[in-house]
Amino acid sequence: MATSKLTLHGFPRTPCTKIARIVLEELGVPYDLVRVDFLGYEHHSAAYRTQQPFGQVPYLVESSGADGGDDFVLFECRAIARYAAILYGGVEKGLVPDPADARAVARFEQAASVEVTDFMPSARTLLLENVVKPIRGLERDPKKVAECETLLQAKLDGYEAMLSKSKYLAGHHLTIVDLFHVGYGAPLKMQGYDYLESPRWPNVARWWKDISSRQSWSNVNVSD
Ligand SMILES: N[C@@H](CCC(=O)N[C@@H](CS)C(=O)NCC(=O)O)C(=O)O
Repeated sequence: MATSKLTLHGFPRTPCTKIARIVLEELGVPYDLVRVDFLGYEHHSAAYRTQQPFGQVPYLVESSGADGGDDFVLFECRAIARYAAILYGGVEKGLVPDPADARAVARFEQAASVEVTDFMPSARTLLLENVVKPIRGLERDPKKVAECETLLQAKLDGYEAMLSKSKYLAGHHLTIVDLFHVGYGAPLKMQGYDYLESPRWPNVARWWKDISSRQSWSNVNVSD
């Protein structure tokens, strides 16, 4: 397995591509990045959808044979991250739990669920409303923005409670779930929200400073 070649097809500036990449970088696993023509809507083409049926970035190809016959294709950025972590030393580094440790797995899954259900939806909607819609010449929905601002702040109360008990979301060790947050967390600041650095949630601010100052994040935090 270690001799197989990983190719990530994505668009570097999108949060989901960044989520997959930050974990690959944290693992130190070599991979090629194929830049999808996102602005030209390549991801909506029929050919692209044969690999990613929802027409979204990113997807991963793991090639182990010269003829491509054994290629393993995987989409969903968090699934890509988990797969790479399991294959490339993530258990040894503590980035994913040891499958034999049921409680560690449970804590990890709890944190993973929190990210995808409590954090990402409002952070993603804010990004779409405040940044993506204006770029596309569409009108923002101020009511939706206000609702998401209120919701996200309420969710950060929950994060503060979790992070006042443990250094990271799944316990006292960094996991890939902490890293997942930079995808939609980092764009909040450029929208003018200081939520992740605010003294209102001191443990969130401490945690955010930790994860957002990692080299793996610097490596993928591009705006092109
Ligand atoms: N659930 C997918 C979502 C991927 C996703 O939403 N990608 C966005 C960029 S971050 C995208 O391709 N959007 C284009 C579109 O939906 O048309 C994942 O986690 O990989």
